[in-house]
Order: sequence, then C-alpha cells, then structure tokens
Amino acid sequence: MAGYEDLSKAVLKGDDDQVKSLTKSLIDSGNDLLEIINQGLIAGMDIVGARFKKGEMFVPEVLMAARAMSEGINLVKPLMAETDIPTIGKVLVGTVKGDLHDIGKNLLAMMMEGAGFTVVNLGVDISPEQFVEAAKEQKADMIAMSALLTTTMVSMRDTIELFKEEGIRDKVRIIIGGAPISQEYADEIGADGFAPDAATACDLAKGLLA
Ligand code: B1M
Repeated sequence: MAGYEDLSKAVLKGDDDQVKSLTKSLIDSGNDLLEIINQGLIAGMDIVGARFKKGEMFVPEVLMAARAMSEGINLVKPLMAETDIPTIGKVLVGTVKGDLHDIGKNLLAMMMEGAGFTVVNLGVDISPEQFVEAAKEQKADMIAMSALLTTTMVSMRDTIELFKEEGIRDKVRIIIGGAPISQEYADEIGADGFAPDAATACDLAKGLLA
C-alpha cells in the first residue's frame, strides 16, 4: 500500500501522474487529509527546498516538483472544510511596478504554498496602491515583493512608504528579494527581511510569522 514517503518521493521527482494516483489512493484508503498534505505533499516540498538551497536541485526541477505538489493539493482541498486547511499565514506575492519578470516570483509563490502558507499571487507590474489595496482586502499577514531591475526596485520603497501613510505598516510583514536586492537595501527601506532565493524566503517568512 502506498505511504506518505512514496508521495513525498513522487513530489521530489516532479511526477504529476504519480502524485495524483498516490494522493487518490491515500484518500481512498481513508487516510487523514491533513496528514496527506503535511506528511506527504509538503514533506516532499520541504526536501525540494533544502536541496535547492544547497544547489543540488535547479529552478526547472523545483518548478516541476511544485506543480506536482499542487496537483495533489488540488485533490485534497475540496474534501476539506475551509477552516480545516492549516496555514502559517496569508502571503501576497507580486513583482513590483514596471517589472514584468515573473519566473522567480512564481517560484517563490509555489515554494511558499508548498511550505504551508496561503499564497495569493498578484502577478507582475504591481503598483504600491495595488499592494496596499490587496493587503486590506485579503487581510494579508505578509507581502513578498520581487524586483529584477535596478530601475524598478525603487518601487519597493514607495510601497513600504504607502503602507506607512495608510497606517497599516504594523499590520503586515514585508519581505523583499530579486537579483538586484540586498540585505542593505532591505534595511535602508525598512523592509522586515530580505532573502536571496525562494527557499530562504520560506524560512524567513516562517520565522517572521511564527
Ligand atoms: Co530581463 N533583465 N529584462 N527579461 N532578464 C535581467 C533581470 C537582466 C539582469 C539581464 C541582463 O542585462 N544581464 C537585466 C536587468 C539589469 C538591471 O536592471 N540591473 C534585464 C533587463 C535589462 C530587461 C529589460 C529592460 C530588457 C529590455 O527590454 N531592454 C526588459 C524589462 C522588461 C520589464 O520587466 N519591464 C527585460 C525583459 C525580460 C524578458 C521578458 C525577456 C524575460 C522575463 C520573462 C519572464 O519573467 N516571464 C527576461 C529574463 C528571462 C531575464 C533573465 C535572463 C532571467 C531572469 C530569471 O527569470 N531568472 C535576467 C538575467 C539573469 O538573471 N540571469 C534578466 C530565473 C529566476 C528563478 O531568478 O528571478 O532572480 P530570479 O529569482 C531568484 C532570486 O532573485 C530570488 O529567488 C529566485 C531563486 O530562488 N527572488 C526572490 C526573486 N524574487 C524574490 C522575492 C523574494 C525573495 C526572493 O521575496 C521575499
């Protein structure tokens, strides 16, 4: 009989079909739905995150694993009541205004989902006003901004300033990343943290929302 470890391994391999069939078989055998998510699907993505951080896995493999995990989650979620779905917190992920680079941002969104966050992927070219509006509407715990251009990273500062002007800066944690971003820049603009890659961002976010 299939077990949680088989499911984790299928996620690690990025094998959509195997993830779907193992998830179905675990559901049909009456396994606890939360255990399927935590001990099978998310456990697989945890290994992916650790290997990616060590340079043992690369972006395309991570994206495949994250997609396979999502296929499994999509089978389990409809069977659970909304309140039964565990979440570390709600994170809004977006690439800043004027910036259309979305590969790293999508990787971040998928890995955060795999790490147990509720993720809303806002997309690219997100203005400070859109970040603030979405944070209010969605009652977000965290904003994760991505920028790939030196010309657009300034929008991160504008976004943080707008959160302050709106009087809601203390309601959300704000983390930033992307190729031109550094810890120094995060400190300078008053972000709560910087991560050089998506796996580190998951650890950073867990620490901030714990
Ligand atoms: Co563009 N581009 N691009 N580009 N592009 C770069 C970024 C560039 C460095 C290339 C270069 O010149 N060497 C350069 C920026 C120079 C600079 O500002 N310093 C550049 C430029 C100039 C441009 C245009 C202006 C080119 C032009 O039109 N003249 C233009 C701008 C368009 C716009 O955005 N308005 C442009 C356009 C494009 C394409 C559309 C062709 C395409 C994007 C396609 C897409 O995203 N759908 C593209 C691409 C693919 C790149 C490169 C080649 C690759 C970027 C990428 O996806 N990397 C890039 C050069 C490079 O990086 N080698 C380049 C893979 C991805 C996984 O990495 O996004 O860095 P990355 O994410 C990493 C980390 O940064 C981190 O996690 C990921 C790893 O785990 N991370 C976060 C990212 N966001 C995070 C958020 C967090 C935490 C971590 O939050 C907490």
